[in-house]
Amino acid sequence: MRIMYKRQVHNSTAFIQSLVANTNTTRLATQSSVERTRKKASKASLKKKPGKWPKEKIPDWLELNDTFNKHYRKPTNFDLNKVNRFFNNAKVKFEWCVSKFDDIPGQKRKDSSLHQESDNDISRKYERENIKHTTSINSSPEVIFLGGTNVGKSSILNNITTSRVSRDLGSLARVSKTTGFTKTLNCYNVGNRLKMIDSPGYGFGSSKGQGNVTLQYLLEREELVRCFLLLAGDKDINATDNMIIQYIHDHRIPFEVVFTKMDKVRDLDKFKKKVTSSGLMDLPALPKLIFTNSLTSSTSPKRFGIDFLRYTIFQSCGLIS
Ligand SMILES: Nc1nc2c(ncn2[C@@H]2O[C@H](COP(=O)(O)OP(=O)(O)OP(=O)(O)O)[C@@H](O)[C@H]2O)c(=O)[nH]1
Ligand SMILES: [Mg+2]
Repeated sequence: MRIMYKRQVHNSTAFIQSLVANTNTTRLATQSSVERTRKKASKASLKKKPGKWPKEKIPDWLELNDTFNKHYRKPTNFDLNKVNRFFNNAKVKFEWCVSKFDDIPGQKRKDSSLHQESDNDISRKYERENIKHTTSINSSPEVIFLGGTNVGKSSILNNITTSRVSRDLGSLARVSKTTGFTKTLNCYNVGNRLKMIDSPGYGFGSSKGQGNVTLQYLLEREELVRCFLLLAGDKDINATDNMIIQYIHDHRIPFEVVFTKMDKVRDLDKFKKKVTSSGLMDLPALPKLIFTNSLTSSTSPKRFGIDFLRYTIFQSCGLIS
């Protein structure tokens, strides 16, 4: 499946012409035009930067997690402490990285034994279907992070596995400003209890092959218990996001929604309206909405929402009620 943002392609001839025109202008610039440019630049620098939260009014993002998840039981402090203790102390190790679904260790063997099964062995097939998305018997349950390129999937993995007391994120998964940086499915084993899968993003900077391996993983991986779909808090939910939501919904793949980069949200009311009108809360699957920021700054001094996300992961793996 090829998923691409609809981007406006500029007219290259006009673009080159405008470059040439600009070059000429620069060459022929008179003293007065230089003055004008300088004045413009100094005016622009005087313009106020788009509003940052005043220190005394930093929003409590945690309140958002409560507001938008009213139909779910709020985790107790005891639950949150238990889950935090696990993630703060668990040994995390990189387990595999694949660009083809069949290359996942053990997957090919599983598939070939599946083909050998006689057609009338319906009960085993039924049993396997029931196991899928609920629990795993021999291997640890897996959760996957999905989302557009650059939305913060690799960062959220580092966020989850970094101790709450540490200010800087660990560097388990590689993070980059470059769009489409993660190119394979990457699996991390957390304390031998569960596995977290980082995935290549969809949209700009992605490729058909990357999309295919992710979709095949979603449809066929028996160990998968929950998808976490990431949406950037500071951006609009776009057509590709909606397509993916529709896809995982139609294929009955259990999922939750994680808003990332909440530190970049400047207008909380506008943000709340965006979420309310997105239709996410009206989906029959009732995904949880989790609001997070993986980077901290003076106006977003904590990694908000990570407790709730960790708790939801733990819960989806059947490790807490
Ligand atoms: N301000 C802010 N920046 C973030 C946050 N999370 C991630 N970023 C930045 O966003 C950029 C992309 O982050 P990644 O974690 O690599 O995103 P990704 O979804 O894995 O990207 P691809 O692998 O390219 O699909 C990096 O520059 C991160 O530092 C966040 O919560 N707040
Ligand atoms: Mg990545």
